[in-house]
Amino acid sequence: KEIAKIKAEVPVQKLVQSPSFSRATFSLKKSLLEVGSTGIIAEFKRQSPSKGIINDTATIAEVTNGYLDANVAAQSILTDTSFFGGTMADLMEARVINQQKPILRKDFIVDGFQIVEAKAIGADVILLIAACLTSAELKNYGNLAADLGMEVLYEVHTQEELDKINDLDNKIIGINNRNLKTFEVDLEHSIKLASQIPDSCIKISESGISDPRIIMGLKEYGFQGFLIGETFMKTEDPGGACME
Ligand code: IGP
Repeated sequence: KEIAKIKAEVPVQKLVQSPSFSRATFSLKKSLLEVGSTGIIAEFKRQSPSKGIINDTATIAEVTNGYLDANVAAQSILTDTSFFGGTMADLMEARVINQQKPILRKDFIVDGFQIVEAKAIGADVILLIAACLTSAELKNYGNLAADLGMEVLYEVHTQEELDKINDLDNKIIGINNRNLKTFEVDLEHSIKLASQIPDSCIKISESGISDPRIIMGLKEYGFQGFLIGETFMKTEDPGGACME
């Protein structure tokens, strides 16, 4: 319903005319594979259904600048308002400051319209959550993103969800350690599923990463990317926390 409302407000024809729509995008794959990459995808997250308010004073500008100073591989911005208190304006604001690293639009994508919208507001990468989509949708939305010059982070939590992604080669796969239904976090999910993902893929571990030692451990299992929100955002200086 909410999406239908957005649709009426900003028609696709308008979105494709926005200047950012035709810009060149930054590649997450490239950024993660760069020699010396920190592998960190740092998230801006005000609140979550599991934790409530995490940080309601930090601004997009200070956090974006802090993350860039900490040399993150990419930024993730939640644009979902109902559960996470994010907005599309947040991403647009970050894009003005961040002209060097990829930005992931973190949202529940259930319509192709949101992918066009992601490009128009300045995103380089979209999230497709396997739990929310059919195999055909994952494929079609993946193709649409590629046609628009964006990359896709496919998010899975179980083997069944991984099986929904056809032609697994060369994709960016995120294993969410958090169960979206129970909110339970277990890093074993990353470790268990890692061996089921072909080497041609980029592997990202998402959620519950609270310590640099966890990153070291996950690297041993072939992970190249680490999506981290709360650990940084719960501090007074998310950029500074990221630097550590
Ligand atoms: C970040 P954490 O535990 O570091 O704050 O997690 C990120 O993985 C999490 O926000 C997330 C998410 C999602 C949020 C992963 N997948 C899907 C919303 C929708």
